[in-house]
Amino acid sequence: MSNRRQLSDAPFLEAAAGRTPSRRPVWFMRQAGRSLPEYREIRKDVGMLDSCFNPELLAEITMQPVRRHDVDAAILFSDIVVPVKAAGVDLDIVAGRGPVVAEPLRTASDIERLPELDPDSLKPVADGIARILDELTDQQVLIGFAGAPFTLASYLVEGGPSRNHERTKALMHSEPELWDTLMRRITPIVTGFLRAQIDAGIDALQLFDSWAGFLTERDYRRHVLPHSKAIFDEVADAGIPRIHFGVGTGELLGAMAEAGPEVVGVDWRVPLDDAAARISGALAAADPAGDRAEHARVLQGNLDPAMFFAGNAAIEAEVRRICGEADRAIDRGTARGHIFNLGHGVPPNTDADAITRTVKMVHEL
Ligand code: 1CP
Repeated sequence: MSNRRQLSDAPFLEAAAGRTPSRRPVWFMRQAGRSLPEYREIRKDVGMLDSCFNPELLAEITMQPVRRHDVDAAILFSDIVVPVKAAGVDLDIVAGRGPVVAEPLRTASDIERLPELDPDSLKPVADGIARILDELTDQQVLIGFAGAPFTLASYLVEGGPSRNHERTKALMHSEPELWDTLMRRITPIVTGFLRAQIDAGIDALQLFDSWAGFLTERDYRRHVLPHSKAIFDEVADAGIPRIHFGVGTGELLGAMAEAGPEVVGVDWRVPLDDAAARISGALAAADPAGDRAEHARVLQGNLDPAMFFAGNAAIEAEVRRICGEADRAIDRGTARGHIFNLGHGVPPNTDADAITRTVKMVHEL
């Protein structure tokens, strides 16, 4: 059963479908969070994970940036470790640090013990989504999300945030079959989280493989891509736009596009017209008999989050450059559309007014 809304001309959905939107859609990764005084206030006595399992609170926090900035999409307030927690893994999100796992998965028996996800444990998330959909207008979409298996595996294997992902890479290379088992056990947790959100009525979804950029393309293709592709295949029947994003993935853009998303998120390091050429080139090489138009994807990105600290004139110059590069790719037929975003998340100490002004610049361009 799906509660999906029928939205006819929301700018985000128009752009994601390769049609011309009434205005260029814009939203920001981590738009909910510490950059907003109203978020700091509402979270001051509530733990991060507690707020992710409280329908009223998660809906309120999801809506805060939409009300304040006039962005074209809400992103569900949750975290990539929420379904892992719901499955029963002992973990917490520690303020100023991130997800910390009590007993990291290192051996075959650790991995064997990774529990399965009971969809009922995500009912608070579904209830929160219902509240959000009640408040959004028919021009505003709700994006659901999940962490991709590699990025989730990194937290589970390392036990917390990691600078270089050594233990994760060591497992991948020293015990490739065990690595494969781990990825196969994480995959249903990811698809279960996405399915719960799809059934609750999200309008689009994003799969975050935030740390995939630490891998060589060769390792990504061999040890990660098949699992991310299985997830995109599994949720294709929902018929909603699917976005794939990672940080520092310039060398992987083509391979990540081969996983199957309609929209590819690009970090700030690669100009969007270059990104489009890499993506369409890789898709054409994988499907030489196909039609050229079939190889173009929608681009999402890619303002450097640090630009929020650079002042209006500098931000505006960057917004113009980025939109120009996206439009050039669309004109050339290497991209089908553009959704404006950052190259990664909003920094917690960003001035909220700088975010609002940036949204206005994109809309008025
Ligand atoms: O107390 C707090 O406010 C904690 C900070 C915080 C927030 C606001 C964390 C801990 N998670 C979140 C919310 C969150 N996480 C969202 C909300 C929606 C929005 O974008 O507005 C999303 C999409 C995520 C997803 C997430 N969590 C990712 C993928 C996105 C990305 O940033 O690359 C990752 C890698 C995480 C792990 C995580 N959770 C929190 C932190 C600080 C981290 C990163 C830790 C690290 O550096 O490894």
